[in-house]
Amino acid sequence: MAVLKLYGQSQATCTRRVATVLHELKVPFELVPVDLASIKTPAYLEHQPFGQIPYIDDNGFELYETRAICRYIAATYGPTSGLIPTEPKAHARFEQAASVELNNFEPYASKAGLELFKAKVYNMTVDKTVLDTNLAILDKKLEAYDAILGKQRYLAGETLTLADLFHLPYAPLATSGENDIMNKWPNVSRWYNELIARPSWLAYNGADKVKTTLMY
Ligand SMILES: N[C@@H](CCC(=O)N[C@@H](CS)C(=O)NCC(=O)O)C(=O)O
Repeated sequence: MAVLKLYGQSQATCTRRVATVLHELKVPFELVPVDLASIKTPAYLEHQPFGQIPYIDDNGFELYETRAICRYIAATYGPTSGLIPTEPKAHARFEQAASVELNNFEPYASKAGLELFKAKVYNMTVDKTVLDTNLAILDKKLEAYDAILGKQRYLAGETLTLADLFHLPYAPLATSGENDIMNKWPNVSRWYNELIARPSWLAYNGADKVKTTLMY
């Protein structure tokens, strides 16, 4: 059987979301670098109709949209991992937490994170309005996170789920020395620091070289 292929960019946030889940479940995979200049070509759009990275090819089964990919990986390679709880009430809480990430976290963390990334990596001027507006909204959202995480260890309950891991690519990007937003709220900080210490995140994030093949 062919090894699962992840088509993306090793340092791109969405690719990292999928790679983290693959590492979490120790699924052998090959990262196939995609030339960003090619993602709007008809040939690439056959695989990802919106012209974005990443997508996967699991032995001929292709899938795009990172959260759908992560759900597929967890269901296929980690059905007993608890990353997607199966008991109906626990599952509903998981979907609630996943929805919270998608609607209350990513839109603001990604915009703020991109500004910080542009400045750090490309030495570009930060758009202060974009940065401050999104950090201010995110701060209010994290206040609610803090209340949730004051009552339970993870976003969906007492055990780690995909909903927690979904935050990883953008949370570290949105926080910086000057704007240490992920460490402002104590319960959020405790949760965030536990997440970024996970071997599945460090395996990828800590890599200073682009690894194209990652096997277990
Ligand atoms: N909702 C998509 C978002 C994918 C996405 O935004 N990918 C970015 C890289 S992180 C991209 O390809 N950007 C280029 C573009 O949109 O043209 C997913 O989760 O897969």
